[in-house]
Amino acid sequence: MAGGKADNSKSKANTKGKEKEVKKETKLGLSAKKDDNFGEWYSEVVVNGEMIEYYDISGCYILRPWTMSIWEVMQAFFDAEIKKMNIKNCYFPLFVSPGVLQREKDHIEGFAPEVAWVTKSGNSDLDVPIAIRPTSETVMYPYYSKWIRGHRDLPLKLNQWCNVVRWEFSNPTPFIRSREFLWQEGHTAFASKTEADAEVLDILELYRRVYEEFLAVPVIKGKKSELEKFAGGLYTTSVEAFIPNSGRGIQGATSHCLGQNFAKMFEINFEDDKGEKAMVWQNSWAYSTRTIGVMVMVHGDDKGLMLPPKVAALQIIVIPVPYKEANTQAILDTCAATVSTLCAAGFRAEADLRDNYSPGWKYSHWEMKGVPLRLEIGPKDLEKKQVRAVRRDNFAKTDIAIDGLGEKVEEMLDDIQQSLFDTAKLKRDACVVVAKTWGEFAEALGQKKLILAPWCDEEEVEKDVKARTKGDMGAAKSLCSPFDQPELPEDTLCFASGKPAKKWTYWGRSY
Ligand code: 87F
Repeated sequence: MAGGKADNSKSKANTKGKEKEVKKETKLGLSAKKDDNFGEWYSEVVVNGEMIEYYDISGCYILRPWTMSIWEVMQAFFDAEIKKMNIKNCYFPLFVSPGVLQREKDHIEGFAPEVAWVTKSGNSDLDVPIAIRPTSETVMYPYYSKWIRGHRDLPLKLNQWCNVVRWEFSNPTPFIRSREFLWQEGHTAFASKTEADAEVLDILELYRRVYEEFLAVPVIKGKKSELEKFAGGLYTTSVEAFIPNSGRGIQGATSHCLGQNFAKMFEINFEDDKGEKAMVWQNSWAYSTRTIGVMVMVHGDDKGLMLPPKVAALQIIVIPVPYKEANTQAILDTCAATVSTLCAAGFRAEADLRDNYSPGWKYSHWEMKGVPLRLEIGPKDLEKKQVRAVRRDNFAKTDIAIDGLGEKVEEMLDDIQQSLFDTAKLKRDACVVVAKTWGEFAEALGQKKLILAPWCDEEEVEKDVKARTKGDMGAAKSLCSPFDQPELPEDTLCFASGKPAKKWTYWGRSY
């Protein structure tokens, strides 16, 4: 498949005639359409957009530079923000001893099948097998117990950027469900619940900003149900996104208040300011490379990726458009000069000066990779001291004077960023259906909607909803109860049980 690599089918250099060339150029496209076969479209777009390469171990993917630079932008933002909160980075080992892993018995039980183990070194069996971290509670908390003695040791606020391994068995999907992924995991301990509660929300707000301000993906902030929360914790908050094409919700990131459950298990005690023995209050929170998959699913189209300018490795691609007897060198020089000007002004810009590809091929290639803005420079532009700008999101073309290019480009990139978010939000909102009865709920679910329903908030009722909606598409579950609650009239009944409703909750199928 055409991944943009130079090969013996390259178009311009060989003079086999125009028709052949066009045919080769169209090969750059995607064979599946986003609206017809979403799953296939997604697999193609992450590979042809050069974000992912498939690997010979199922559920593992190579993250190519085009992916890593997006991750690094989000990382730089989040890392700077948590440092403002006085959270420090650290690094704990990848390996977990079985003894320590078992200490978390109750909640690890459900997760146990996903834990990967190292059992050998070379040809000999290890005396004791060693687990690979699926998350680091059990790795870190024994040391929290050691390091926290008195109230002056609190709060203890650590974060680590690392990989984790969860040996998933259901349908692996690049970024969305992979067996190894990158994340940050924050683990904090406080003297009081009040402080822990406040931090849960501060971190959740950062997650909202990662999605909305950087990835241009609208999310809903809310609280997870008892059934869907992290079993080891007290309560779980999350940001939830929605993928209109698959009609599935997706948990974007989570911020948990662990209460004192882990403090009990790991004996994380301290002497409080009155000299009395007390237990810490803990939080944990994480977002992963899943964020990138959500962004691809939300913004991509039939021409490929569509990267929001704030995270794109390349914001502007400059393409020379030479013409027969025109002065090609002058065009190339102007392209290079334009890139220098833009980079000096702080943009991420490059020129594609390769002479073995036609301009048309390059347009398709950079569209596939989702570069937000393309600048074309041909003989006419040179003459008029202008460039032609083409937006990736709506293909609108504008001629911009080279003089003052930086300001115009900045305006356009800001506008693209905003308009990606606005479009995604309109699409998401168009999928939201309010369902007050089981009939309305079932109908909306059949139409792959994001359902907002009044609920009695009872665990048994959620189990019942799951059981009643089981099928090959997967059962429906609660996604979150939004913090932003619409008014709930007093006599409102639960859509599923008919009992008095306690809150509005989002429901749907999910990843
Ligand atoms: C898989 C295997 C073993 C999720 C697992 O969300 C254990 C687990 O504990 C596991 N999958 N979890 C829950 C992770 C909870 C929590 N950890 C720190 C977070 C945020 C970061």
